[in-house]
Amino acid sequence: MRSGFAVLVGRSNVGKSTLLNTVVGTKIAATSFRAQMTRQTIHGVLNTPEGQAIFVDTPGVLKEKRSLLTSKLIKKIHEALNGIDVIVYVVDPTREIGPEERLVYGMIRHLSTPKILVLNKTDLPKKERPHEEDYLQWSNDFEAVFSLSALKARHIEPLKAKVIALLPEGEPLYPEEQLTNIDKEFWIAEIIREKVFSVLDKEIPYAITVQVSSVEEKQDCTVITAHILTNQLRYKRVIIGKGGSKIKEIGQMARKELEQAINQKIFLELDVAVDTHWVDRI
Ligand SMILES: Nc1nc2c(ncn2[C@@H]2O[C@H](COP(=O)(O)OP(=O)(O)O)[C@@H](O)[C@H]2O)c(=O)[nH]1
Ligand SMILES: [Mg+2]
Repeated sequence: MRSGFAVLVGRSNVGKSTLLNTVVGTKIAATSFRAQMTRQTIHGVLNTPEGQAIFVDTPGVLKEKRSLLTSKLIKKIHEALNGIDVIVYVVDPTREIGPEERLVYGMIRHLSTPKILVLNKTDLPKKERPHEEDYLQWSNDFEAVFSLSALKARHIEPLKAKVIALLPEGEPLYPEEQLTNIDKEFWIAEIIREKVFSVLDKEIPYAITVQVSSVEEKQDCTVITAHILTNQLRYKRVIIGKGGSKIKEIGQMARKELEQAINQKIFLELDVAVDTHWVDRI
């Protein structure tokens, strides 16, 4: 048996969290445009007859380089690279290599840990992936290169096999039935946060978080109380929307996904509050 840690690294929106979910086979990490700012490092466990790989999701590196948030996120990535057996470096060939990509590449390029290059989003037509060749120029720095689609779950098996093959010999670290390190409250918060970004897209900045204050499991339903926290009053207004229309939409989307995931009726009490200090606490 082999076992160990594989960290997913790459700039934001390349598809790291989508890949984590696909590899593990269940939705653990939130994915969506700009939803990448996770407060906690998420583990997703892959069990195969040959061994166990624990995939570690990392937040994307943001463009606003000097903010407190960005430096905290970069620190988290560095921490995640400690004690890792394999680095899975995910790139998005629809986007050109820019300063953000060079920053992330520079963080891993000289590490002696085995590295795998993943060119994601191959489900898109070739003409929408014009930068593929540029990324492939880096191939020599990597043990293996895979082209795949995390979203459509295409060509995932070769990556899984290679990751396991690169792990050291060892016993499983997680019990077989446990697929992640995150608790239910955190997972619910991530789903709600993802829906905030999917409903509001560019109207709000990264600076929102979600707190789940209670999860009551009753016989035929689960009652969840959660709060969306933002650092400014004007964003609170945007999130609520005219006559509460946006918060209602966010709540409905989150409730549907949670109901599907846990296969039970859910009552979701959701509100929005201003909290200027949450960044300090992540
Ligand atoms: N077309 C396509 N889109 C993808 C693929 N993987 C991820 N995406 C999309 O890219 C966006 C960012 O994905 P996410 O996993 O959150 O990226 P992360 O920031 O690197 O964790 C989401 O809208 C995903 O649906 C893929 O294989 N193909
Ligand atoms: Mg992500």
